[in-house]
Amino acid sequence: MTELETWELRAEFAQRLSAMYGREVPAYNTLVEVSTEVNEAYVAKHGAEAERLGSISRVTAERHGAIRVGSPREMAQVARIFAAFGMYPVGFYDLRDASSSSVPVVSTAFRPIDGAELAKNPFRVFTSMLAAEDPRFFDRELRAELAEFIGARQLFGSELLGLADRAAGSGGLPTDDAEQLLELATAAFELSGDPVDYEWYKRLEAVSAVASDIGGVSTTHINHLTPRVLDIDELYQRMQARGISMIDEIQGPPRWDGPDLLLRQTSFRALGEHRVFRYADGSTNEGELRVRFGEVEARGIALTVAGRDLYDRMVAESDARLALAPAGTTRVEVAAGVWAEHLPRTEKELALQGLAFFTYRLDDEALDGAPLTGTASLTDLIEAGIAVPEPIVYEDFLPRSAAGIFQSNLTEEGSKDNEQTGTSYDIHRMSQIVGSEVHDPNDLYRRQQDDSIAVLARRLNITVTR
Ligand code: OOG
Ligand code: NI
Repeated sequence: MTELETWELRAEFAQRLSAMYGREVPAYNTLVEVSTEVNEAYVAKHGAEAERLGSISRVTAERHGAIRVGSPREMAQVARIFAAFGMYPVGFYDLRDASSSSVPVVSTAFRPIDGAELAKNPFRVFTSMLAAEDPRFFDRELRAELAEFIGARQLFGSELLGLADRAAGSGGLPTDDAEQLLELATAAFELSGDPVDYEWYKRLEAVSAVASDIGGVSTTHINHLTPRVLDIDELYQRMQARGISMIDEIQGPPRWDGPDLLLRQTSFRALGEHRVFRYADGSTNEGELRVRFGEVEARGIALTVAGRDLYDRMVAESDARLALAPAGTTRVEVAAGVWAEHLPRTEKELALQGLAFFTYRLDDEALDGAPLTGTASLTDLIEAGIAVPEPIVYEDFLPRSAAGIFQSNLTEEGSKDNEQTGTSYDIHRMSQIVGSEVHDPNDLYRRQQDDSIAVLARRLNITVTR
């Protein structure tokens, strides 16, 4: 009997969500179209270099999604669904504090965790859970009502969860079951036509538009699906030229003339979508909600802990300088200057300074017929051109950008009572909620790097020191 393997299920799942989201939000199709144009032009111009951070087939198919759930129970269920597609929780993001306006969520991202799986299809989903118990956002009464409302809904049916568990357990499913899994899983994220309780929705919206989007309706939905581009500045301009209004800035690192690092993102503003509301008197009427938008991303090299510390310091420094800069100066302009001052401009220097993650390829020719013996340091091997750094792509997200993406689509500040003590969440608590270990992204990158150094040492038949 033919089976679909995990990665085939994942690729098909991403594909079906994309088709569905394109029907729901046609501007997304425009974004994908423009992204494809930008990538083709980039490859034509840069040749093989363009594929340094992923093959063009991977990049063209690459998407991340964003979804939002309401409780630990829903988080654990969605984790079972993603496990069927070989997507596991990585990283913890607390957007409650990364945002100036009211964004009451904590998040993780589900994605493949090994290199071969990422290369086959890297679909990832940024998944946020409403911090429905956090008294800074919700008073006692609202907390009780939220718990009741969310506790009473069923986002994922038992047939879907059962199929997902089977797929996860056996690393795939026979064709018929696979079809059923894919249909049910895709449908679970479709925008519902069910009437929305107007009064309930508005009460939550007064706290945060994110809270009403999650807890104000009886189902969940894709919030956005994001294609990857090789030149995000070009994409931004082409979208503006097509008359699509983009948020003010590209989030994350500024444009500069060194290697792409981490993640740069931008989005177009949430569009009005048709919904039906039910009012207190029982009547229903047509209305509109603006919560879903289109986002695009460019991925760069993963930074080590030291590199990330430097990045965070540069962000802080850019903020400080911006505060003193003449009116009209943008964050991006300031940041470009800060980057130029602090960061080396080549992959080799980034590797030598231990700022970014790489795998190492052995260049036999650099050995020049004289095999090494004993011990050599990685630094010497890199300097000698024997160990050639190949970038490891950043597969995760940035909390500040994520907060920026959330906020750029909020029209109201919402409310937050900072006199109250917030509910505490961290990666360990998130692991308990999800029901399996939430991986630390740094461990995954470091393991990949260490493995490649071990292979290099074996092939050279020496000990490599760091
Ligand atoms: C998620 C926002 C974060 C990203 O790419 O950083 C995000 C959301 O709006 O649900 O998707
Ligand atoms: Ni996103």
